[in-house]
Amino acid sequence: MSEEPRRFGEDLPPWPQADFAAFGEIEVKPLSRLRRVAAGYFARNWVMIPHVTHHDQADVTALEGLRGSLGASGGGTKPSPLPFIVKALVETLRAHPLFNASLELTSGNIVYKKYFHVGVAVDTPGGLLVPVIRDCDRKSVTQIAAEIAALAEKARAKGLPMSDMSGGCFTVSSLGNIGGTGFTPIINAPEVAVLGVCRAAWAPKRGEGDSVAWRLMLPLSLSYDHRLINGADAARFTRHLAGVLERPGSLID
Ligand code: CAO
Repeated sequence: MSEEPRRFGEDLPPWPQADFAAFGEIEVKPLSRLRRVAAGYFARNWVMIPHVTHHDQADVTALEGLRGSLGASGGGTKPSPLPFIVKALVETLRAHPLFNASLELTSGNIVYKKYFHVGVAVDTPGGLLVPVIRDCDRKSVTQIAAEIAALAEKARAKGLPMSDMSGGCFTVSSLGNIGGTGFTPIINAPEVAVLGVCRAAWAPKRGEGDSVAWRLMLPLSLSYDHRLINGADAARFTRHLAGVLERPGSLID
């Protein structure tokens, strides 16, 4: 019986078993249960979904002003940009329904969702959790902000039941409280795209008569499933989102 010829690059070497202690002092700790479980999901999604990440920036100078005035009228507590981004995502998902869909691998169908449940990645001591904020189209920025805060606190204190993490249509992963200019978030299957957000930074822009205008720019990184979504779709989606964030009046009701 003749063996299938091996193709270049397919015969992967085994995972390296290094003797770390031979090179210096080490400390060994067990992986948390959450990290162990999450690792399997990350690896599955990364190898099964052909990811492409599209980067853009939104001018959030006006949004910053709005946040400031809401903070002043709300007793000094300024809402973070995240609930505004979630609200802007709803408008954008409504206009680009392919991003609010899932691929059914067995039937080959696309399932379009008519609801807007947005997952929010939360960094906890045990690992990453993604609670889902349901019906974001029917909630105000203030309600969404309160839900994110409550779910993040619950996730960090005692984890979350599956019921708080299921049914999401689209995920947003914000590192804006820390920093960065862009990253490649991993899609949370069976969703087809995920938005990564980094820290907004002031940048000089060419203004009228070659003057310099300082604008607050928010980095957006959209990873999408290239089986369903093309680069042009992703560029239009991200531009639409940036446009909504640049005119934030519609986000407040
Ligand atoms: N640009 C500038 N500042 C930002 C910002 C942004 N994009 N996003 C948040 N901030 C600032 C807020 O203005 C606020 O600052 P002040 O206290 O001075 O007003 C502060 O950061 C708020 O940070 P926060 O973490 O309390 O609130 P949040 O709404 O931004 O985020 C949560 C909440 C739960 C998403 C976040 O705490 C978190 O866990 N993020 C990590 C997610 C993660 O790990 N993703 C990676 C997944 S891939 O491995």
